[in-house]
Amino acid sequence: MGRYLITAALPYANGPIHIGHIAGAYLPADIYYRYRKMKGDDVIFICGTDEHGVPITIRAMQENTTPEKVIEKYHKIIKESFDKLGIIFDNFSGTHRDIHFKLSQEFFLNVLKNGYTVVKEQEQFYCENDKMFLPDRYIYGKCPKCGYENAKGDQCEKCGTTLDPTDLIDPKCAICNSTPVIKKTKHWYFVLSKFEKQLKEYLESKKDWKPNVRDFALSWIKEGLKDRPISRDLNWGIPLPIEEAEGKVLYVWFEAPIGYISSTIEWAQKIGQPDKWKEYWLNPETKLIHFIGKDNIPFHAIIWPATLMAQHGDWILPYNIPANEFMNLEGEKISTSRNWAIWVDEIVEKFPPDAIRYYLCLVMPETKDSNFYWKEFQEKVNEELANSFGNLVSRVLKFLNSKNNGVVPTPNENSFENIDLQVLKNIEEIVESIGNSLEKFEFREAIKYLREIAFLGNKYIDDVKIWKLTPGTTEFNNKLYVSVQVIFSMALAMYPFMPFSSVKILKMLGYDEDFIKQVRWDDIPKIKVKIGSKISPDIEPLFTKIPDEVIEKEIENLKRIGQKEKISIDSVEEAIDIDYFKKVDLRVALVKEAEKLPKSKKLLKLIVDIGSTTKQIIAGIGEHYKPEDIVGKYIIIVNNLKPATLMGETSYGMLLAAKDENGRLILLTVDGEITPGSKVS
Ligand code: B3M
Ligand code: ZN
Repeated sequence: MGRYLITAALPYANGPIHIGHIAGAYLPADIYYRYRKMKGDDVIFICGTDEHGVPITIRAMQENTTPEKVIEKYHKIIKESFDKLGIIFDNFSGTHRDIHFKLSQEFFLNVLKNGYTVVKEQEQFYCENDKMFLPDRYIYGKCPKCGYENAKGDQCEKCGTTLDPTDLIDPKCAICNSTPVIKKTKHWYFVLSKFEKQLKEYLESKKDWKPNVRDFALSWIKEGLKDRPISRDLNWGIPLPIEEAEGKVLYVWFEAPIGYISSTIEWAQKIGQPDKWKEYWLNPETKLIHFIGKDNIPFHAIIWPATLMAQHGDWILPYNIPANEFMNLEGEKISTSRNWAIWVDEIVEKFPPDAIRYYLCLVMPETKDSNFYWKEFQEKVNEELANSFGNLVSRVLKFLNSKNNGVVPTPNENSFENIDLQVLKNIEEIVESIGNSLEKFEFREAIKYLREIAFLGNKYIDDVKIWKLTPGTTEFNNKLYVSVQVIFSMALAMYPFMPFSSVKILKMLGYDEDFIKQVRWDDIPKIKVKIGSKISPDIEPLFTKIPDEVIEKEIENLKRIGQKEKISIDSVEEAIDIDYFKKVDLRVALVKEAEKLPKSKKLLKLIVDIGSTTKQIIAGIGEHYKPEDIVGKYIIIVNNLKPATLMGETSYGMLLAAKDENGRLILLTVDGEITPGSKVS
């Protein structure tokens, strides 16, 4: 048993959250948390809203209200969105609370006392009318590059150029439109460079981190760590607790991560064990895992660990930071200002939470940016959730009701046939594979394994032709029992991914709501469904299909409200750059052996020669090629794919084929004799 502290990035309480946020951080965190709990680990899941900084004050200005009102409103909306998606934290706090103020000020004082700050004077725009220093985003003017009149102090939204406020032609205060003056101000800087060596060692030891996270952080260090201002002239935030800094607040990115700790303290107080947070934050055995999106990497992998180091205390450092890339929408970058987004508080009112979770997990931007396509969402819900998962459950339960009075039959295990034992064994293996993938934060792969259970279950029922068997016979009892056992195991394994549907199946099988809470992941294949119990006579469909009109309406809506600016990507798939393409290792392979996989129409097992060695490849071409026709062919394979298990066999590569207009697959081969293993470029 391990101890885990799981966090997900604190969302700014300046607007609702969109599906990109969910796929990036909150869904993987929730799946991982549910899985760890099932593994029997001591684990808590901590979050809250980020309630300071310019994003909040700007929103208050736009909505003509106060920052307090803004954070109150959006904290509630965001929390509700999470609840409806089944993303349930042990504590969901906010950074505008007393505990957080106190702790953040303490952190600042330690950084100061331990000698990691310098004070620097600088010049900044000041509005004499509003009597305040203006953050970059509070200044607008003419863009020196393209002439756009409404460019912001940090960036021109028209041409994309990053700017300094002083670059603007005719700068204006965004609050009152008067011309600001330049005035001297001083700021406290965090001397990050003092941690360069320690950070480098720390990051280098993290060999199992995702390469994007680790390499990115290390490249920052390589460029040399610069001093970072941690104070701001703003009247919204946590005051610096020193006299000389009157009117200044802590930079939001300095204090926000401390929110992970203050939220844990709040949790400990709420459960009546006020010191319990220490068991997590001060215990070197705790694995602290931050789920975030890629834009937050430097803050979590460099600045935050340095902040913790600077305390000279016993704080643990992040154990892993499985950051995701971005999710685009219909081929274009999600943009909240252009309203090119799918808002969670809206989508949960229209589609079931598990359908959203399922699709977002399938297309999670794990190693590269990905896309949400409405059409693909519909396709996955209809073809996989309704047709495969849902169909399996309703077939079995309806059959149980109509042919066996709703009673789970007692099997005679001694007379189980191979096909019965095989399906149970396959499920055991798949559950193990799901676990292995989740341990590595490979959520897309994990949910694909889960999908295989539904596939196998349906196939089993088709193969044994359960509807043809005579009720009362041992064979009938055995096959029906195995079918029920399959959906039971599937329901248990579904829990981290689709908790609502998992519980729904279990309830139909006669279990109570809390049953799943006692289930241990490793026991899933061993737990037997209750024999002799009667299932619910009301079988509800697990998922219903989404009609075309509904999806078309969503697409139309999106196009109407999202003021689309055409960006370069217009194909359905994302464009990739040449470096990305070069990462795919394509090779010529000579097929040495080929055979059909028993019980599969589609799959062929191939042994191919790639020069240095031979490899097993499981290929879905069984309906198009006979094994004997493919032996001796030089084909093209992707050589550097992660091994994947298909129907119990491991595949170490993938072959390339083209599909003709009738859906027939034609293999890619080479035009002439060539040594197996030759690189394709
Ligand atoms: N609020 C940025 C964001 O929402 C920021 C994350 C804070 S995590 C400590 O993307
Ligand atoms: Zn002003």
